[in-house]
Amino acid sequence: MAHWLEEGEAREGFVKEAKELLPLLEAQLKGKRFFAGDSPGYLDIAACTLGPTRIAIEELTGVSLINDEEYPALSQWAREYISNETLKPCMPDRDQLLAYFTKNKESPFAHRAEVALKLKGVPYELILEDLENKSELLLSHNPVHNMVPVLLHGDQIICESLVIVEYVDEAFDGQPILPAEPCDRAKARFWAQFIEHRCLKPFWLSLWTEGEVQEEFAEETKKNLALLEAQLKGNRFFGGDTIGYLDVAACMLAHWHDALEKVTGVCLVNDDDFPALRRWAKEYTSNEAVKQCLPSTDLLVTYFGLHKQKYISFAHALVSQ
Ligand SMILES: N[C@@H](CCC(=O)N[C@@H](CS)C(=O)NCC(=O)O)C(=O)O
Repeated sequence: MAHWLEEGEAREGFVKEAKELLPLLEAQLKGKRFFAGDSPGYLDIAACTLGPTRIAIEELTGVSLINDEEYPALSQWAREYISNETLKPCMPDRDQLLAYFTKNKESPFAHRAEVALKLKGVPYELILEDLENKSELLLSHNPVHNMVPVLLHGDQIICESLVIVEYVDEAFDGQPILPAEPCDRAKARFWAQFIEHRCLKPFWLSLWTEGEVQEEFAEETKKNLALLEAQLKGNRFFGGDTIGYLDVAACMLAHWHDALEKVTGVCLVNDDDFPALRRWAKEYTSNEAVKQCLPSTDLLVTYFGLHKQKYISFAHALVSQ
């Protein structure tokens, strides 16, 4: 089942291993409803991950491990397990499981904070938050916005992703994230604000609105992205050859963009109009530190697909304010 944590060759390896072992388990059912016979017992409880959890993971990863053709007995067993009246009250439903497996990794803002720590080589613990049911820990540490990310560093509590990135850069040794010279730092901050308010905001709203309103947001995004494209000036990253503050600030355009296009059908950063930004997106997503913090595109597509209606309602509420 570790396949859901990995992609590519590593995932294929885990799937192969699972498929070699599952026939042994399939054979144990011997035409019975449960491993123990007519009602669930020890082995059914031991194998519970192959029931509802496995189904949620299959939905997230798009990899089918147990299907009717290959494992008819295990498939039927999973259906029996899920619909068993005694077990049902102890089982999380599909939506709860999907939310559990995707929580916070979908957030480009949380990603900014995590990447900053990774780039500096600072060890950290990532506490995942259920945003549908916020914890006391989050509410008490970010009472102003009630949002992730929040950085807890000793007694210090730092909120707002870009503020966290700057704090991490100043508080820890290691590879610099912001430029060294005051005037370059000021310019980087200026462009980070531009990305935040003039690019990402209209980009986000263009995804979840319709008609003329959508077209206006799309046009505003493209106009501002052209200015951002020019900032790359033929470099690999916004700051030159090394990844830095503006790259982290713009991460949504590098990785989230493609998943959001799949969910909404809106594509604003295309190869023809923004070749430099597209090249930069590849550089950003292939950086070793970044790769370790990126959610998979499958996960993002599932998350945003599931929450589409919520984002449409938020966008409408914001536009009609
Ligand atoms: N400006 C904030 C935005 C953070 C943000 O939007 N976080 C979202 C997750 S992507 C959140 O916590 N949402 C919970 C809510 O809106 O109630 C930052 O940069 O940190």
